[in-house]
Amino acid sequence: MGKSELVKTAFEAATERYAAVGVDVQKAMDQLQRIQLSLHCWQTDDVVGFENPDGSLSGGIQVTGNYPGKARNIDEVRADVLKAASFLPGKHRLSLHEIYGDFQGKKVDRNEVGPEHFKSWMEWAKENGMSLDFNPTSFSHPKSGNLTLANPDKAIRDFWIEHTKRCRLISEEMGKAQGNPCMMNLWIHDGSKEVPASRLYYRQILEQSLDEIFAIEYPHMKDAIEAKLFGIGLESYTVGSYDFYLGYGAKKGKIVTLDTGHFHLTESIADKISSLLLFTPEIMLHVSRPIRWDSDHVVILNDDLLDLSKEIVRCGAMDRVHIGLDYFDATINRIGAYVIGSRATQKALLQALLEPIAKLREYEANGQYFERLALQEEAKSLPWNAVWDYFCLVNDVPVGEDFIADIQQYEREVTLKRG
Ligand code: RNT
Ligand code: ZN
Repeated sequence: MGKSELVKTAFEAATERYAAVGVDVQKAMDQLQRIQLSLHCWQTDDVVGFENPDGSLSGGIQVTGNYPGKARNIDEVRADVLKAASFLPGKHRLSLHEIYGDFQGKKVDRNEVGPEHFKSWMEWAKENGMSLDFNPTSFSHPKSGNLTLANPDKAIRDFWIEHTKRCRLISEEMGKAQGNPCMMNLWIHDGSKEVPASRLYYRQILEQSLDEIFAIEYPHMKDAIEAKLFGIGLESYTVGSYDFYLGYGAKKGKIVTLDTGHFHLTESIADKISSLLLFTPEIMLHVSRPIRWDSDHVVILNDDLLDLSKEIVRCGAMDRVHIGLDYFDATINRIGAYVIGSRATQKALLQALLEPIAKLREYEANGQYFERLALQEEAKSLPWNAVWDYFCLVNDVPVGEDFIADIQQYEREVTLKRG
């Protein structure tokens, strides 16, 4: 039997197994087909961008590794993103950071950026059937320091307010051009290495800056605000903590971003979904994998990712949760890193969509807790992988590990030839 015949046979058997526990496999696949991941452009080049390719990464974030072949310019970033996307079933989005603007070799400071610097991105996205999301960039800049939007120095603060306002306008233009809202994720690194004497003061400033930034309502973009636990070199205090942004988002109707690397390591991000859905309009995710700290390891199919996916699906919130990826690993092939993390996320979502939830809820309602636990355990080994293989097959992307050889070939022919 050829590979695709094997996949089809296994899929048919899986469909029957799932039907026996009340799960409609075709429905799950249709739902997965509609979920678009927002791929983070910064995995292509270790968060360097085109503003200052020789500059160093600041703002408490770090990329480890020196694997050869990173993208060096806009054409290479685009080629690598398309290559990575070609290994993923379904249609996906691309998340750009401001430093990835098409500056044409000109010096465009962050308070000068405008939609014109993203015109070619919008055209490229349209040609390739991708929608764009956006992120202002507060790091890796001479005015970044330890405080940007929360800086008591009005001149510096105003510089970053101007930057962020302009980024909202860019996002608005992107949303308009693509006919669906552009998600703009605002993350700043503001904090301090040592214990501040005035925690409240900087947070008051940040609240005011945000109010000023969000004063204009735009119909084609959505604002998301991303908290963090701490940054490297900024360990004692983070102005934009989770409590800060959760409060801000709930009060002012903004979307809160949950980056899975931005919490205490024993904290469950999955558990936050159902609470946020009650008090904030939507949710933005930055799917990452923290190892001991916010290390941004390549996402893999682990329990954290499964729990998170299950909560999205159990809440029926596939349309209210925007799934962005956010990790950067420079120790392995970068396109491979994209593909591993994206496919892991899709696999987790598929497993979640295949959960025999109706039966589990029936047991729960009847107080049948042995039965609930037993079915939860059995569901873990139902043949979801046969459905995944089939999903890849019908989407005309490599089944199973076949993409390894394809990425090796792209490495030989393209990325390793880069200086
Ligand atoms: C940093 C945040 C932030 C960045 C990107 C590059 O800890 O997670 O989202 O990773 O903006
Ligand atoms: Zn993030």
